[in-house]
Amino acid sequence: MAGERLFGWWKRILWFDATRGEAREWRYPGEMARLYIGGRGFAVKILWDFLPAGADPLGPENLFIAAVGPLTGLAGPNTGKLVVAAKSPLTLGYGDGNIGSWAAVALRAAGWDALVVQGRAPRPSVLVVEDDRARLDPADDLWGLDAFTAYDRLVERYGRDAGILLIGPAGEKLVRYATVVAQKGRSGGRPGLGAVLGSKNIKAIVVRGTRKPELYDPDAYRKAAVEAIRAVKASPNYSFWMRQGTMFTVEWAQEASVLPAYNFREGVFEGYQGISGSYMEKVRVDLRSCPLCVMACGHVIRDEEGALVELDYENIAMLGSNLGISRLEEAAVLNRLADLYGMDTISLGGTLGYALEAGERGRLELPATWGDYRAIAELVKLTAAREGVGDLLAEGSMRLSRRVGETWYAMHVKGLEVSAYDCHAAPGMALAFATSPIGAHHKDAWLIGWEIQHGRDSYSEEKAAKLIEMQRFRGGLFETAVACRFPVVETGISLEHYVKMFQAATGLAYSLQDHYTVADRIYALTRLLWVREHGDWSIDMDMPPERWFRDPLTKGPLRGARLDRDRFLGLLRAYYRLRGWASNGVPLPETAKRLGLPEDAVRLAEQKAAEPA
Ligand code: PTT
Repeated sequence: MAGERLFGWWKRILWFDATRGEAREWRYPGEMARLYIGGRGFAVKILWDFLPAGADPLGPENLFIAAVGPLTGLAGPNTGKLVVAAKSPLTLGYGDGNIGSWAAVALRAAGWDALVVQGRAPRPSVLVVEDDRARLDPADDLWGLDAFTAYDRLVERYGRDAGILLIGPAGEKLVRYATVVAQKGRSGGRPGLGAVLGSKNIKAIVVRGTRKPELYDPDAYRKAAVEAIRAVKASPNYSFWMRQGTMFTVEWAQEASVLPAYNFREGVFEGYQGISGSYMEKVRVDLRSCPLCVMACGHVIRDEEGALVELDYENIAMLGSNLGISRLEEAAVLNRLADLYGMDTISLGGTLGYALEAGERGRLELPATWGDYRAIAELVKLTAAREGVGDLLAEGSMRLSRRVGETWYAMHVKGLEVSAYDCHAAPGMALAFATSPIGAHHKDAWLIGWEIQHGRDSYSEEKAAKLIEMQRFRGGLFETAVACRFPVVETGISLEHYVKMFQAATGLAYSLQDHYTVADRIYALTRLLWVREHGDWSIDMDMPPERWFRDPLTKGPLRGARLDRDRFLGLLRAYYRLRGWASNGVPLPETAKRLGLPEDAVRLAEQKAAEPA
């Protein structure tokens, strides 16, 4: 331990009031760093303490947070990441995303552990942070521009060394799943973080910094980071990863019958080869990465219209097979439009999938059908502009399905659309979606690979335990430290590399188990934030989409498979039990106390928790 002195943190947060255009410094208590570390941990704690309960997510009272952590921006494997967070306009609960961007490196170098934006700028603005100073610059000329054009203008105006986060037209139009965009092909904040910035009249955040954080033991840090980089490059998976990145997952998912097709009606897709990683390798023209990355994943191809697009599995599965599109170049057009307009590809693909199915069932008038990428591209444009039927699509699949009057094939949890893994025959992955702290996203637990190896038919408590272990390091360590998880989850290097880097940077002798406790604390507080914002909670909030219980698969080797409701409920209760949460999914008061949650959080647990699960 380094005693009371904290290394690796600046111990200050930049608080910006966009209404007044005023910045202030908040020197937060050191205990906050010890208990919550940074990134997602800081975001949740700040929202718990300062967001007015029941706030309108698109009102000036919502807080937009960009938070780094003790590892962000340090030389080391994949540390060019930051967390963006706010109350989500899509789910009305906690929302965050983890974006690779120079803005992450620059925010750390500017001497801040986080930036919090409250209020609403009186006119379209760019929030400029330069070391200690922050101001609003007018952005009337940028408002309405797509994210790539606006990015180029911002680079001209503020220089190549500036870190830039921005929104596209979808964020301006408050599309509920608008994202924050970085570097023309990185995009994050799935649950509508771009709309939150749009509601504040902030087109972009530009950051420049000139400082270096002081580390506890710089030599030990350097040694640990070099060891981690060597381990990544020596991994047997490394060369294949460099060839295909996340795109290898298309063929893997097809083989495992989890590739979403036709709005998750099936887990296999007849045209999978045309959108596969193997095909992508043949047409790839470039490879891009986040800053400080040692295992680039941004494979770039030319789309059907000749433009360059950076691909990822999720984007191509959700905007390809899930919509019946079997040509990579066509799905890539939709991917590019999502990036240009600043919309989440997963929620867009999930919402379009729902709409196409509702159209097929005669419940929604829609000028597009499965596989017709041109017509679908027009729907994407209408969505970003909130014109015609696009205004409905901009609301996401949960709200759209309520309007249509058929909700059972709307593929979301808590309002956030499920990522690209079909779970008709994957109860563990369904549980991962059901209990993710932001709604259905795979980031906290990609349990599906483990589940397929260890028996996908089982609903055993072991699955719930494995899920929690994954949530602890993926949703904990990497979201608080803040760094990319790919070196661990894709090349298989040991988590201990990160534990060592963290210790050397901060002087806090946290073991992996200590990081797990921090993660449990953050999970419990996040859950209580959801409960507070929604007013109440029940087990129904944690149920996966009805389709997986109701509609068996009709194709592929797993024909006939579907989830069993009673057994799934048993699995969910086992999860609650292992977490120390009540049978209605609210943390028990003793759990909240044990984890050292704030007193008002313990009180809420006392009021809302049912009997133990
Ligand atoms: C992430 C989610 C993902 S997860 C993908 S592809 W993936 C989609 N990417 C989108 C995109 O692109 N454009 C767009 N308009 N919408 C998109 N929506 C989808 O957003 C991402 C990488 C990836 S690529 C993954 S898994 C890992 N995610 C990490 C994470 O969550 N935490 C962490 N500590 N490390 C991670 N490393 C990897 O980073 P969100 P990014 Mg993304 C174009 O942000 O909100 O977390 O949603 O941010 O910079 O693109 O990095 O197969």
